[in-house]
Amino acid sequence: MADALIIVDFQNDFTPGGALAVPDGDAIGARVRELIDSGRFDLVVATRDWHPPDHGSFAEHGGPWPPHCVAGTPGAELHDAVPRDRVDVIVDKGTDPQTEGYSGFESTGLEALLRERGIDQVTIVGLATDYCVRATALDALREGFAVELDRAGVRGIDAQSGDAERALGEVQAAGGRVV
Ligand code: VGL
Ligand code: ZN
Repeated sequence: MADALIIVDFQNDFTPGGALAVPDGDAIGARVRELIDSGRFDLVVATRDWHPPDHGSFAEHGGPWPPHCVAGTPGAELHDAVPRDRVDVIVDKGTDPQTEGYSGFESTGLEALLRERGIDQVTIVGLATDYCVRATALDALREGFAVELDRAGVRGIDAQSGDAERALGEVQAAGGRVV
């Protein structure tokens, strides 16, 4: 078994002070670092939400979100708590203006990358539990990877109270391990 750590969208705009801040989003930093330092992972991937300025998920284009993670802006940069020199591959997602692009597997080549590296198990952390973490975990399961979702390493938006907890339940019901 080869294991990958997938850090989903741990970016400035999703942390306090950012354009679409996830409550307590920066609090995952210590756990992310601990996992990287654990030596358990053969590959460390960081995804970035990486939208064009006219992305369809932005309110002025009819979407549900304020503008966030516009490609090339400081808000789209990985949070400072992510040790860049320990990240093997950065995967940009959400680049198509017409689709939400919540999942790290959507039009990114991530599946092929993991297969090339012989990965069969992924541990997923990041932001936000109820959107991009959820979608990435469910796609990983669909693609046949064993999935572990690390509670201490995720935070949710909870637009509706309980969304994040429900997302964890969905991942579990689909065969993922929530630890
Ligand atoms: C996300 C809302 C909009 C996420 C991305 O990374 O969970 N959420 N775009
Ligand atoms: Zn987005």
